[in-house]
Amino acid sequence: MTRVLHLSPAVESALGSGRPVVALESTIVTHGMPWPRNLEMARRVEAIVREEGAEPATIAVLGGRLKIGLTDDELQGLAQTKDAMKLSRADLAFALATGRNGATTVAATMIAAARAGIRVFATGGIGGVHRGAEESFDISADLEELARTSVIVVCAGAKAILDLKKTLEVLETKGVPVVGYGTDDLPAFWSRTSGLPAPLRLDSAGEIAAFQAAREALDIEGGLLVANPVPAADEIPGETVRGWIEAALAEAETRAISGKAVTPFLLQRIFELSGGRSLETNIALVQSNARLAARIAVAQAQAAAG
Ligand code: PSU
Ligand code: MN
Repeated sequence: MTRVLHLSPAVESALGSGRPVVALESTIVTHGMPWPRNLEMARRVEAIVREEGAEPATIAVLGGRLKIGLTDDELQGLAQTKDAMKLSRADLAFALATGRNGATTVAATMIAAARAGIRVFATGGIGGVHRGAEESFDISADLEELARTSVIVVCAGAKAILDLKKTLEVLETKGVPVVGYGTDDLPAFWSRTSGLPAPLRLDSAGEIAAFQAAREALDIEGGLLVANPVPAADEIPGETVRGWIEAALAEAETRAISGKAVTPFLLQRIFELSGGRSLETNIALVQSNARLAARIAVAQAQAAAG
């Protein structure tokens, strides 16, 4: 394992001494946000994790090496690269075997984090069941990964471009706990509410750490999904987003966008249709998720120490 994982010195030392570490994904950098805001976001998110007393570990594949923790030069290179693969469970190892550059999605970041011994991970929004999945069968591999890999994933809900009701059903079937953080209503990425109930609710980082510890004590494998509503000041109300989502989905259909290209296409079109507003909200919610993830990692480290 140590030969396949390339830990940065800072991450290696934090893990070695039981200090809190937060994994961060990289697809959001290469496929989710435009240059140079993507780099600015990635740096800011790492800074927030440090402010909270944890070590950030941004995960990506660079020249076939699975990096856990990037230098600032590596982060900059990644943010500008045009050839990065979007990696999930199916092709993470392919990128290693063929010496490629690749960004890790939620699924691939969970795999790498778990192998490295990192127990908490912050992202924007997870992938889920796409609208029309009954025809397209488009269901993100993120859901299957949540079912099998034991990492706490902090998100702002599933992206509102998805079918949230079906996404919740699949998570329930797969036994993935979905916890609304300080809310009884499932957040919907750009909006604080979806109109769907959050299956579970917790109000502090310590309680989330304790919940995962209880699952581990019972040998229940799999991820714990924390849905943290975007800060109210940065929210875009559901009614406002709805029109952009519908226009972007219609366009994706006309242009026959499929597979891995769907989510990046929709995010980019919504960015354009919203005049850039969706990006500001996306950045704000990732920052907020990173802060909560760091607090959970700190709570876990405190519990382990004492
Ligand atoms: N969150 C964001 N922006 C993103 C993503 C998450 O704010 O771009 C990425 C994640 O990497 C997630 C992926 O795993 O979108 C989902 O892609 P798909 O629907 O193709 O599984
Ligand atoms: Mn898909």
